Amino acid sequence: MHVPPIPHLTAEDPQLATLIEAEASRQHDKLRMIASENYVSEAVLEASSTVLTNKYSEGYAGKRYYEGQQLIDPIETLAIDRAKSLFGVDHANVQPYSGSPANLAVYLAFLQPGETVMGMALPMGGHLTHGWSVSATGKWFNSVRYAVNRETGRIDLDEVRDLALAERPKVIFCGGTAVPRTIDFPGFAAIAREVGAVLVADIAHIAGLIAGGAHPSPVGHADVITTTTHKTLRGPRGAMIMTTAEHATAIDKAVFPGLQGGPHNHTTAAIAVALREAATADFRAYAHQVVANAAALATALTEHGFALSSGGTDNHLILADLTSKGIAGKPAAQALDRAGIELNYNTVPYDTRKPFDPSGIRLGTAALTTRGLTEQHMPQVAAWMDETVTAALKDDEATIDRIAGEVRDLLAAFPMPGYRAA
Ligand code: DSN
Repeated sequence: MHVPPIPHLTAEDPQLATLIEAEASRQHDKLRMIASENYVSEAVLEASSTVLTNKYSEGYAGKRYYEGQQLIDPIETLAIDRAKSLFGVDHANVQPYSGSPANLAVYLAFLQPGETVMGMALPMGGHLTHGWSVSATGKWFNSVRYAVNRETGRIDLDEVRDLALAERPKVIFCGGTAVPRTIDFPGFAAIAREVGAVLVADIAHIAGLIAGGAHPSPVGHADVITTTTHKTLRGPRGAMIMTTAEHATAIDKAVFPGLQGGPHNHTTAAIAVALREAATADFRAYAHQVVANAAALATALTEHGFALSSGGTDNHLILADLTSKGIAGKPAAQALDRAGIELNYNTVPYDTRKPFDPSGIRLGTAALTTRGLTEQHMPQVAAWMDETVTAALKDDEATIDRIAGEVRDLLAAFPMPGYRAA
């Protein structure tokens, strides 16, 4: 059953309650490996579903446009102070609704329409909002994109520098959604300084690793840091923007009134809870275990003949090109889901297939590490994945069903925050 329990919902809206209970059970039974997902704590779940959702509070603490902020102000200030302390930044804005609005606020703060932004191309591992063509950021701004090196699968900073010198962007984004390697923040900062650009580190995927000391921090290198709060950071769905003191006012004005209305106060409270959790020794151990698990899984997948983009991983994320396995990413991801292994199909750098039917899969270890799995389980996970893609090629649904049962049996020994067997 869902934890915290949902008895009122069950009584008032059984149709919806049944769906939510089923989703809790599904999350319990699946090996959740979507690299951007996790399990939040029950404390975070509780904070997310409080009466704070009833309150409007446009503005910032001490300067709101509605009355009744006696308790909202200290809640938002608590979240801000915890973000500043955890990441060691001058300023934090905890109001962005999610990662894309956070990145849009950066454009509003630093660019006029038509001016130049530079980011990693989406098919290379960047994010839509780093200037990709179908995004408003690619339509309304002159966006130029860097790639990864075709041979190494890694960012080549000499190529980034050449592009920056040629295009003179006002804003440079580093970070992305399918980047399995350590981001060289000092290297990007040197390029940004040379061309007079604002450097934005989008750490959405790796925020928890940074907080836990398992990835270098962009603080002291990037002018602005954007992040979602729900990936490795293990908080509610939301976002933050952290800045040096110099850029604090521009970012705050861009978030409100520039882009958003009232902040979601229940989310702000849940972010505060997650940030407190992320400052603990347990969370540091978690962050390091996420990376150790990904490394062990990468090794095991390679032994099973999976071709990993860049040859492996430094963080929580693995990108695999399935061409050598004779299957495309989408049918593989669908078969893996039926086998109880949840991940997403994904383009790989220089993919010859289309984004909706690409060559690769993307996976991560943030959620399974929250469940308590360690390096010793990763060879089994890789073996299941290999067996599943082989079975998918032969339409061998019996094997896929058998693996789904084995996954469920393994996970039964690892409690899930938010769920207890009835
Ligand atoms: N949707 C997120 C991810 O999966 O990485 C990025 O926005």
